[in-house]
Amino acid sequence: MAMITTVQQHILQEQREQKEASGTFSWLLSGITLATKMVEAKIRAGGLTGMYGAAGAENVQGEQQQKLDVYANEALLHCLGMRDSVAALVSEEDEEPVRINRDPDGGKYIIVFDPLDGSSNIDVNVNVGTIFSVLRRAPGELEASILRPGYQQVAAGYVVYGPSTVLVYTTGNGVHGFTLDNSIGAYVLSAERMRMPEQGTYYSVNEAHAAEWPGAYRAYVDRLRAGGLGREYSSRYIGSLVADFHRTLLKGGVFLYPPTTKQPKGKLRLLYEANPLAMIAEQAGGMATDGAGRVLDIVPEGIHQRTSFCVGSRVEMEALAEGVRA
Ligand code: P6P
Repeated sequence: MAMITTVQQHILQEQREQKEASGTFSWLLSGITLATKMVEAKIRAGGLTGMYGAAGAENVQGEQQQKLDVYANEALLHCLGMRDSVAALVSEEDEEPVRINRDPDGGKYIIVFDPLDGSSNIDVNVNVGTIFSVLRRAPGELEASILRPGYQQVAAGYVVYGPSTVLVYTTGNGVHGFTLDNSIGAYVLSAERMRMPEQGTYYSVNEAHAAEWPGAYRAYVDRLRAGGLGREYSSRYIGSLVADFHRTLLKGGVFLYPPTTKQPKGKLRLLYEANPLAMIAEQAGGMATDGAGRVLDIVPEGIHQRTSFCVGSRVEMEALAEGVRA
């Protein structure tokens, strides 16, 4: 009988190959996966647990916090908060980093996360996700260890909660997918060394904002519609970044959140949305830019900094670069 490979076993194998540190990292990952299983159980129960609806407070972004946002954030803080290997946790839901290791210079890793992305979709039963990024804590000021370009991430991943719950992660050695098997409560390897197709047939963008985009983006989408890349495209936009990204990773194509007049720096967050997904995209053979340059090269100035975000297959992304650079 073919034995299963759980995500913990997979990361241990990875660490043996990569001569990466001790099992510290796999221990961290188990904290993240435990929290996501807690979140998944609440999502699966839907409105039955009274977890739908707004929590009645605003987060640092001034957005209405959903009850499940708060729960997911608390689950991650709880599951990662007892691990001395964690220097600090950075969450979309918290203004400041949450220090974990009591020694100011202690803790080997910083974990940055969006505990529940797309939460406005929860009440209508649409996929939502958790996104995480792992940085190594360097000596000196904590903030300097957090505000580093995305190419310095040690690992990145997400969980997309949907018809099945899928965890996708990379430690810089390929992208691997796991499906949550609720009968044993474990994420089981379901896709090893995932590759993004060279070109797809979907483009994914909120066209309601088209009049606000820089002209080059309108011209680019018109070019896709006109078959300018040699294929007929269809539009898919779920409005949950993790779901739109996951489809793009599997099917190829391009996802765009361009700058708009209202948000000239873009809407999506660099540290805990764009960077982790950009690392995964590149590890799978795709590309990720802010329209002009590589997302992973951006040097952050603030932990909640926003960016425009374009990610997808090589063919579509090179065509975008031509258009936007022109
Ligand atoms: P818009 C969800 O609120 C989110 O943060 C991402 O998950 C999603 O990609 C984006 O915002 C959708 O934004 O402006 O198209 O509704």
